[in-house]
Amino acid sequence: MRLSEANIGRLPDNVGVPGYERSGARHAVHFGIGAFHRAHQAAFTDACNRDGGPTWTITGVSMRSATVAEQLNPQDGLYTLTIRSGDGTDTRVMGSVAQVLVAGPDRETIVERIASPDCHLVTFTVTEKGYCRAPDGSLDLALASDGFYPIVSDALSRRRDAGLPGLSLLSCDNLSGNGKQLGRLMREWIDAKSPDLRNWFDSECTTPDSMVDRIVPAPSPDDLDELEQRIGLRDEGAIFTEGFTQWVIEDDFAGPRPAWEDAGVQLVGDVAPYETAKLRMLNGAHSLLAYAGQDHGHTYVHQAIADPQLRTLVRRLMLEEAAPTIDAGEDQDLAAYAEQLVTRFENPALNHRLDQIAMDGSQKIGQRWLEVLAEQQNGGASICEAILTGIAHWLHHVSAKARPVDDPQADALQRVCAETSGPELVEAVFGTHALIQSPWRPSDAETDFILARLRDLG
Ligand code: CS2
Repeated sequence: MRLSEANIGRLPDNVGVPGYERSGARHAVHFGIGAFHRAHQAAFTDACNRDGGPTWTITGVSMRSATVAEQLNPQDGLYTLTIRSGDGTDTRVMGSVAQVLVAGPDRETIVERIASPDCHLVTFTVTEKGYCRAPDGSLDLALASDGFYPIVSDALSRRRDAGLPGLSLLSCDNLSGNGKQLGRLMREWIDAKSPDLRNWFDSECTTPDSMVDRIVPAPSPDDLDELEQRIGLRDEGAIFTEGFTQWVIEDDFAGPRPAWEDAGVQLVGDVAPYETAKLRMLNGAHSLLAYAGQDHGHTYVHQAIADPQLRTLVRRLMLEEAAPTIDAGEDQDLAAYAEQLVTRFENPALNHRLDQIAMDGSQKIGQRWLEVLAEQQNGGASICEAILTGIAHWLHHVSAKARPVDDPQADALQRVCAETSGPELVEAVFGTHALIQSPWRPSDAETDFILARLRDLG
């Protein structure tokens, strides 16, 4: 029997339920309703709804696959969120998601929903590649025409024509200056495709920056079976996560938003110090563990961080390479942050797979590693051995023919790895005509270091 509004009363008492009227006049449309959104923004919004403020509902949009729609729509949008920590598990039903639509077949409904007077926010977790950036950082218009850009811009044109106010477009992805990037890319789309919208967009819409943090592994079939045994209902949309959660948002909204601060969200003037620390320390360490960990024979993050050699490299990356490039705010203690991250990585209950993190490296390592390398190089520091070791493992990962490489640049990277070697390989990937977005141009010493590590990997 599936979890749904009709069956919610069958849940055991230790499973929390929404307990509020799940309809309301305040609405957000979210692009990219994967596991992360359901453990983060949707959970913060559910907590606000439970607090008794005006109820906010979310329409989730999947860009391509109907999987999440098939998981959640038969369940009336309900799903459980289970926190796994050393202390055990805690499961609660989330009520903030009203419906899931799919960008292709449901395009007109999505446009209508964003263009409705009840909609105040459009939010995004479309992953790094969902922003459709070319290697030089500009918008790739051909790719973007299959992304969220045309849908959002059509809906905004309708709002303008109807005399409705603009919207806050809130990026919740792991990009540096995610809101600024979204604003710049959205303007590139508008200038190319609907230039008459540009002035209205500039004066009526905002794109706040935000830093998002919660480790959310992709659920496994065993996770769902174990949950069903425990709660007595089948939840095809169940999510499992850690206790830690953080969301820091630039306070720059065009209209109403949930009172997220009541649920622990930090609304600040400048997100940059939090975001840089998170991307360079947490995500930077994650990517190192992902590529080096798999080469060391590990499957999960908690196994890789227990490997003494990798643990030393991770600490070095965080404290000696990334931390000196971060302009920390007064309330940030980067050494304590690094310790807290190691403890989070050690959580054995999460079973966070390294191959999940290894996906889309070409889109991730720019903000995680290459910005650090560029800044350290400009500052004249000695070479960053931990990050460069990570790069060797990444090149080894993308060049391997034995396993599939899940990356939009996989074909181009594999071709370069097959056709070039030595300094030409490093130059082709990161050099002047970089294959991936790279603010860093490797020095001879850095190139030699990477190539020596790569040779060790065979
Ligand atoms: C991870 C992130 O998969 C990845 O690339 O590094 O999803 C990470 O778990 C989150 O950013 C944590 O907030």
